[in-house]
Formats: sequence, structure tokens, C-alpha cells
Amino acid sequence: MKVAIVGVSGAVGQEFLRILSERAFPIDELVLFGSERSAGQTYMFNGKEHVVKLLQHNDDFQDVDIAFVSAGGGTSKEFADTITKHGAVMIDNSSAFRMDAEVPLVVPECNAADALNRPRGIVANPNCTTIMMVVVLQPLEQLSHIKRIRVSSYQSASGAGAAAMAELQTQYGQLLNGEEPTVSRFPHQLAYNVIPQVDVFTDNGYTKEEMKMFHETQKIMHTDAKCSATCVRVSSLRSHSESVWIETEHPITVEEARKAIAAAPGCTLKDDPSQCIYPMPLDTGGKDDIFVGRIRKDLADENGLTLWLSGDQIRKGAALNAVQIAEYLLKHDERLSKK
Ligand code: 11C
Repeated sequence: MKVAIVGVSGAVGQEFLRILSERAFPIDELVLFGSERSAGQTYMFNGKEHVVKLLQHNDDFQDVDIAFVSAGGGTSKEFADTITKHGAVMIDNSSAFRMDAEVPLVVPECNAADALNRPRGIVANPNCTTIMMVVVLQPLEQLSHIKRIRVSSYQSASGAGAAAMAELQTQYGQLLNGEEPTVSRFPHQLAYNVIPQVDVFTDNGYTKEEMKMFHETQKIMHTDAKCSATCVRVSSLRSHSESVWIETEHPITVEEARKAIAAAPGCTLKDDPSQCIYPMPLDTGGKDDIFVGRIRKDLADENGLTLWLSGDQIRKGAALNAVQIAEYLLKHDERLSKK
């Protein structure tokens, strides 16, 4: 099995190295690709040094079976043909192809089998905020169809990449020293602040991040549920959290919801308000599951349920989900399962 990582120097690229190693993903050969800035850098993988190659339009992907790509939408669009033309499966972490009708958008806990039908050779990995929510909503959808979703997100600096995480940490240091904080990765200072904007605004007053939650949720869950989101950047470093209200066709009790979430793959129930136990980003960073708590009836809607979730945006929100897609393909894809 020959595996490529494109964009290995970024926060998600680095997480790919850790997760592939931790999960003992079967790799005979690993090739790393990056931009001119990172070409020539070296990274260790399973005790062996690997040099980052410059991503170019050539035949470097000739024998690659699976390419994990996390280098931004522009790079994904520009290099998709180069990566897939010899048969490599491109698992793309950018938003470039997510809503393309010929590209499946996959969260294995919801729609793993969609990954088997990929006319363009591409499987898209959804937006992190969407992934976390659908992993938790899927078991509730089994109890009663979810008609409407309202969500407010609390997104950490990690969503904007490694440089943004560094900027947040630098800002705290600068402010402690009485210096003017450097602001370049977010529209405003993030330290000691919350910013009700993730990504840019669209014509309807919602941001692109909020519209991703609307459209991607429908595609992944094969549902007509409408999701209305307010996405907010907060000053946690890693792990996104979300406050979610759902309206279902029939009422779901809190106990039913707790039981379903506790049994669902990819979810951990952490819900004991009497002991102040609920998920928090400080605890969920570095973990694989999405943690769920504060499950309660919605006081404003008798068919409504409300809950809180938190999960590591770089792991399940990005690299882990992509590796799980690849693991599914190794088991079920006609060509890859024979390797
Ligand atoms: C953030 N969710 O927290 C974004 C990052 O569509 O893959 C991921 C953007 C995407 O800033």
C-alpha cells in the first residue's frame, strides 16, 4: 500500500502522521508532499525519516493507492487530476469538492458506503464542525427523524491552522507584556475574546462556515433537515464545541437520547450535571470520540431536545475522519481490499 500525504507540514498533515502510526495503518511506502516552503523538510514516520517532495504536475502519484490531501481548496482543485489520474483515491480535506454531485462526502459513522461510489476518484472529508455534529445526530435520527437543527458553535483557534494557534498563544504573551497583539489570522484579536464570524459572509448574512453546516449535513445524513447555525470563534486552542437544538418528528426522551448516544460509534456520553461533568475542550483535545453532555428537553419545543458536544477538531474533525474513510475502503473497496 503506497500512501501519500499532501500538505504534511500543516496542523492536519502532522496529525495524519500521528494517526496513521497510532492505528498501524498498513503502509509499505509513504510519500510526503508540500509547497515550495515545506519541500525539503523532513519528518519521522514509524522510525524512518521522510523528505517532503514538492507537489508538482508530474507522475509522482503513479503508484499511489491513497492520497490524504490537506493543503487548501485551491491546491486540491489544481492538483486533483494529477493526483487521481493513475488511480489513486484522493481523500480531500478541503471544501473544494464537497458539494460536487460526483464526489461523496463521508463521515463513516453516517454514510461510509457512499465512499465506494466516487466517479472522480475523490472522497471529500466534511468540514470539522459538521462532522462532529452529524456523528452525534446520527443515533438520534434513528430514534425519530430530525426535522430542524439549530446550532451555535464554539470553535477553537486550531480550525484556522497551526499559524492561527500560534497567533493566539502569542497574543496572550503580548498582552501580558503590555504590547499591541498581532492580529493577522482572525478578523479581530482572539485572546480574551469571542468572534461571531468563522470564514467570510455570504449574501444571506450567514458565513460560509454556517452554510457548510446547512448543506453538508443534508448530503452526509441523506436528510431534508434544515440546519441554522451561528459559528463563533473562541479562544480555546484545540477542540471545537457546539450547543445544538434539534426538533424531531416525535418526542425523544432524555433517557432514550442518552442511551442511543452512549451506544453510538464515535460518541462518548459525559453527562452528569450533578457532578459538574460535561464535555469541555480542555479535556477532549487529543481524543478520538465526540463527547456529549447537557442532554435535556428543549423548554421552547415539546419535540425538541438540546445538547452540548465537544471534540478534537484536528482529529475527528479532520485527519481521523479521513483515515477512517481509508480504513473502510481497505475493507470494502473492490480494488483496495485486494491489495
Ligand atoms: C474552522 N471549520 O474552524 C473551520 C476549518 O471547511 O474544512 C475547516 C474549514 C473547512 O475555521
